[in-house]
Amino acid sequence: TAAARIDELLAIDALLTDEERGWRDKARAFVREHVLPTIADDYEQARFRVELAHELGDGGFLGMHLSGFGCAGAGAVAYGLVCHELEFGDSGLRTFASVQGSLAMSAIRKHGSDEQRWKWLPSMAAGETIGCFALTEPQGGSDPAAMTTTARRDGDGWVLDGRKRWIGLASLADVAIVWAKAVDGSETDASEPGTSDAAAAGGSAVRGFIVPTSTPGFTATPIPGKLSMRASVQCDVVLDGVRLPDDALLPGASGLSGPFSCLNEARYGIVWGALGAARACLEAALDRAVSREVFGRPIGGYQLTQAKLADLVVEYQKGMLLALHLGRLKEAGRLTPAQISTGKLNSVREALRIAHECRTILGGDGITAEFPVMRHAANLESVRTYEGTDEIHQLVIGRALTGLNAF
Ligand code: TGC
Repeated sequence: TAAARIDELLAIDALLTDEERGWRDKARAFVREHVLPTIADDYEQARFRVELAHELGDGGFLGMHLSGFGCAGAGAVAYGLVCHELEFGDSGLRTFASVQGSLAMSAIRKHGSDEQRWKWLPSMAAGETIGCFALTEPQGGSDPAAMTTTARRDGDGWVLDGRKRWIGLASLADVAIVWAKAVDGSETDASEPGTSDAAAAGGSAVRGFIVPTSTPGFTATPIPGKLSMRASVQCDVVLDGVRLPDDALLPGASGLSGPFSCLNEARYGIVWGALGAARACLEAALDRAVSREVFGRPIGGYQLTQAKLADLVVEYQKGMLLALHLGRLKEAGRLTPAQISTGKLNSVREALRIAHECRTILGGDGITAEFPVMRHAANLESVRTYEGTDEIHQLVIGRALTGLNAF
């Protein structure tokens, strides 16, 4: 098969453990059974099938790389392989797993109290509770430091006001992790969770809040007219006097390192995930190259097609080796943000090139929903932009190389 021939080229499989292969095979079977039969139609109808949340939870995929509190505690490479398989299905599916596991759940796991962890994580891991992560604001996503959403101390509680945009799954979510600037001298010390006595004077720190979406004043509206990520939901969110109890505050996060530590997790998943979309395109193009005849022989028998396929598979395999290297660094606790930026930049950029070039091998049929290629190409435009644009990652790498901040 096309899949086997692509794998045989570098035999990366040999670098995985049995457990990692087990996770990958389970996710692959999941996508074949629960996603591929309907994804073309879901995409055309702009439908996210919410039952996927339960099904992913049953598979143990949600928050699988987190430890304790109902999570599987799998390694970083196993988690990456699962992201790869999910995005082979559709970027929207992997995005759901990322928002749930790497953003919402990881915010609670990293920055929450044990009480908050026990309250939310087991049902989120099971897919019974859907989470979202509200950081980006309408005036632009690249500079979260410029956020204008505020959290004002009010008696023993908090009041949130502001706007968020591009928030994945927000209209379906039961709970939102909302990032806001604590104002009116009401900042609290991260080491003393939620104590108004710890209020510090001056400045304003970004804090995270666990907000049940049923709280009065919270509204999420799906963004219409998307030509990318159609089998997924992204929303505008309005926070209008959202009143929260003291224990809604995530005690362990103060400042932007709180949300950025979660973005690191999601960006890492994209390193593997985007290559899953590329892989689906490659398999479709290679199958077609050996079966479609033009001028009396398969198009794969022509040198120009072989050159394309060779270059694309070389890029794909290089990307997989980089992903694996970053995964091993992560497992060793040594993965840096600049390394994650290197992987995210490379994987998405090359996945887009692969998708576009595979489309040419498929000819005119490549623009139809009979093949997954245009869907993946369109999805990857979103993936290229969220979780840090190409330009943001180039500047993170540039800063690591030069020591100069060019933002
Ligand atoms: P700066 O303001 O100087 O630093 C703030 C603090 O953050 C720390 N930090 C990080 N910590 C951990 N991991 C990282 N990757 C970090 N990057 C920065 C930094 O050390 C500092 O800590 P402290 O303790 O000293 O206060 O910010 P900077 O100059 O380091 O960063 C600038 C820049 C441009 C790299 C950063 O703002 C950035 O990454 N911008 C892009 C933001 C982004 O990716 N937005 C997309 C969000 S996607 C999303 O919200 C969900 S999409 C999924 C969905 O909902 O569908």
